[in-house]
Amino acid sequence: MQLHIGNKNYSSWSMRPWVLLRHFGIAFDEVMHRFDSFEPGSQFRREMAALSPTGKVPLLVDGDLAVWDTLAIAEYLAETHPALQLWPRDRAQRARARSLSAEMHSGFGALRSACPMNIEANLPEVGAKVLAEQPAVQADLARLVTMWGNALAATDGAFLFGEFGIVDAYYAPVVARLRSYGLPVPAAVAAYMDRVWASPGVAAWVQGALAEQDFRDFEEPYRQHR
Ligand SMILES: N[C@@H](CCC(=O)N[C@@H](CS)C(=O)NCC(=O)O)C(=O)O
Repeated sequence: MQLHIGNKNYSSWSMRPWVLLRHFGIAFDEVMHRFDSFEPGSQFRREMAALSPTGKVPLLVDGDLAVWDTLAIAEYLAETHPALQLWPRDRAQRARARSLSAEMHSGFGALRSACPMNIEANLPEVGAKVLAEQPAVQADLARLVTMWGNALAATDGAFLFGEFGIVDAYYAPVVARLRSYGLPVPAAVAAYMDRVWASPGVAAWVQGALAEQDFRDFEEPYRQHR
């Protein structure tokens, strides 16, 4: 299998399936497509247009099958690796984990647009300003704190549904955002974020992101340079 991804420092969607594959020890080759302006005809656009109908990353290629869109990739990996617990085994828990993942897939627009993922950046002053000025970001953060708090209170495990799974991979880039922008969370949520950050797939991605050292000004609303 090949997973096509964007820059590790910036590509939050790419991070999710990469982290899953790595965490669960599923063999794959990584193909990186460097982010650019995404203008029509840009190198990224040309490379991805040849591979995927949406022209976006992540894209998983397994033989002659191309699977695009993060949630579809996660489901494909869960189906092709039934012995691994990518989703919770219990049906009700699985439905809840899917609900949380889908909520991320289609939600949190305010947080995503005000606080784009930038793993190497440390921008707490931006985070404080955004939080003070944008009630929609406050609402996204409040929802995350409630969601994670409730899930953690209901499990004996270290992650949202016990063991690390798709739902935690789904929220790993959100953890990255909260860290970079220094957004305030209660202690139990901060401890969950630390466990996500230390988990092997996430730690490996972060290491790769920090090693990249590839400042892309198209992805940098707040910094002029590294
Ligand atoms: N819903 C898609 C979103 C993918 C996405 O937006 N990927 C971004 C990079 S993180 C991308 O490829 N952008 C290029 C573009 O918009 O042309 C998914 O879940 O995979």
